Amino acid sequence: MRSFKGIFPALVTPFNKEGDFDRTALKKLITWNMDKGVSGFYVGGSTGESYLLSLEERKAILEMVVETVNNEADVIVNIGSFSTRDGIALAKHADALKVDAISSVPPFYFKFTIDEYYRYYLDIANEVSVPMIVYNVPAMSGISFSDQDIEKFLSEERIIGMKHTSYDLFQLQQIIGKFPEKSLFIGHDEIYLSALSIGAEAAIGSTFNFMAEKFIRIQKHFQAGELDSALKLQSEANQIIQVLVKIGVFKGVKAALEMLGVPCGTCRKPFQPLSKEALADLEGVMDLL
Ligand code: MN9
Repeated sequence: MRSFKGIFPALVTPFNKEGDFDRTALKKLITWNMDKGVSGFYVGGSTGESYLLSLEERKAILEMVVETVNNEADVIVNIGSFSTRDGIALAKHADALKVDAISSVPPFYFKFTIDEYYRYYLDIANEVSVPMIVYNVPAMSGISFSDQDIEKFLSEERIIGMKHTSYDLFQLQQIIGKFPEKSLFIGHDEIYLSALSIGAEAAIGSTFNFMAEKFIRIQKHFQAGELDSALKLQSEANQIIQVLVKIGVFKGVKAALEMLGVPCGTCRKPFQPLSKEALADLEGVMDLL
């Protein structure tokens, strides 16, 4: 079974001045990160502002990513949609592009039963050959899966892993213990080192768009048993993340990229541009990179 390991930036969606998806900027962002040694990319997640994009834009972005990555890194795409029907359409598109896995947030806004979420994942996974990774993100989706729910999903052969964007490491540890062969990604960058200590081997995160190198170094120190060095780097990263959380993570990640010479524009409305004060706060911690 395919098992993913390493650091996966949850790609931002670059926009130009007109507010359209910026192909040139996306290409640069991808190659810049590949040069740093990332294992792959997570496309169209929350960080990619997916739910502010049309289905056509989501498809066009994925096409660009697949072309640029050119099989030199893994590509996982969130096809999560409000309906199974749209999910299947995006999944088939992704399957035809030969991505390494599809992923999905549970459909949100309406409250479905656990059986309906379960069917949602299987209905999509059974329409394609590419495997499915559940995207567990209670803070954004409003849906908290129990250990039993997650076990039910992961017991399915077509579901090969989960992106766990939750601070509940106890839950993640139980899941890793029960499904050692599956790909379990930690989705909160600020607890990356903690997740490594309970057996996680892969991470998907928004801050990896500009901090991938630091996290790759954390992983190397951890593997070499150099825990003090790993903790020092995680603490530095967390001082930056603390500011990002305060000013708005996605806006902040784009601002950081601009400061580093990889401009990706600002976030799509209703997001508003960062204030001068917020930018100054971010600038104040960027030397911890
Ligand atoms: O992709 C991101 N999670 C969300 C993962 O966007 C919900 C994380 O990278 C967080 O932005 C980050 C800050 O809490 O850990």
